Amino acid sequence: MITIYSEDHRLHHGQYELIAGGFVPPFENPTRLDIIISRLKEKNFGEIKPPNEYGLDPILRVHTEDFINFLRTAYDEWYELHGGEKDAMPITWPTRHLRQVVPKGINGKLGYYSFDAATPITSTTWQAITSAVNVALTGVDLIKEGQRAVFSLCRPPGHHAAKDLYAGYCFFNNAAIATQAFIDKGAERVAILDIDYHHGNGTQAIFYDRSDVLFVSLHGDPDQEYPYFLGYKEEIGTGKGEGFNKNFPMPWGTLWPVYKDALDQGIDSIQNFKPDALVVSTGVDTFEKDPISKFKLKSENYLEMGNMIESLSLPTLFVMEGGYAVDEIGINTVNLLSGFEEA
Ligand code: SP5
Ligand code: ZN
Repeated sequence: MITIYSEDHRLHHGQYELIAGGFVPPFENPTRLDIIISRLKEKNFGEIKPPNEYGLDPILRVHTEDFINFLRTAYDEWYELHGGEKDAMPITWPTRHLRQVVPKGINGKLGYYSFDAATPITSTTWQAITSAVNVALTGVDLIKEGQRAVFSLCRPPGHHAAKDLYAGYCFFNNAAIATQAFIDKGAERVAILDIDYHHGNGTQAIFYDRSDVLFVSLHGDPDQEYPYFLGYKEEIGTGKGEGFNKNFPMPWGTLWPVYKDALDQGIDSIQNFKPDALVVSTGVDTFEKDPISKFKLKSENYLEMGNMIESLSLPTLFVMEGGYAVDEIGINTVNLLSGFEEA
């Protein structure tokens, strides 16, 4: 399997995230990809290629122009106000009983366009997030050219980002942009299987009223787990999209047998949908030793997971999302891809 990868991911490396009441160095950091790349090489997994350039047009198919402009200029506006000591971070959000206005100043805009304080914007975040989109889109093109499967090793991740909202370490929704690109290049239907530990709230929101994209997500129950405010079972889509959104929330402590049963059901619904392509939002934060997550999957389970995904016999784009147990992130990610390839 070909991997698409750019060193530009290093340009996003925040100083802090807010978690459990304190600011700590971000769990989402460049080391994650270093470990995945070294495992891919160790296993001789396949060619590692740089991305092509696609510009902003494919991003505009998913995100709003005002949001894109905000991300492009946010750090500079922040720097002008606060200086360069700290990364740009929101401190206030437009929740209930407040207006949904877009304030002119940067502090207000950071709150308007985000929903957490775990997603710092640095002076070079923009280059990293546009490069991650190029990594995803290059995967789409290789599949259009006939590859059965491609691994788009994106960083930063994307599935928490909606059309005009960032958070959860995500800015542009790489998987959603790739999905839309498949459709713009002729696919009638595309399925997204989101196996990151956290609900893909951004991806769900982007395609919630559409019947040409089926979104299936397996994740920690939002009653207990981030992002808390989306990802419940009863969210099935709206309007034309009704029936094309499927959530499988599972409790803390979930082990492989229960996870596998949900994955079987998700795979069945993808099969019935008869998509032209599959995008896998690939998180390995379901691993038992993940430092911020509470499922209990083991390294060997990812082999079987890859095998099960392969059984759909679909052109498949793996787009990297989360996974923070860096010591094993390479083993688990490459297990998933090997399970697919060796099926
Ligand atoms: C792409 C992705 O995986 N984003 C995840 C963002 C999760 N951020 C909030 C996690 C809150 C976890 N709860 C605290 C546990 C600390 N021991
Ligand atoms: Zn996650």
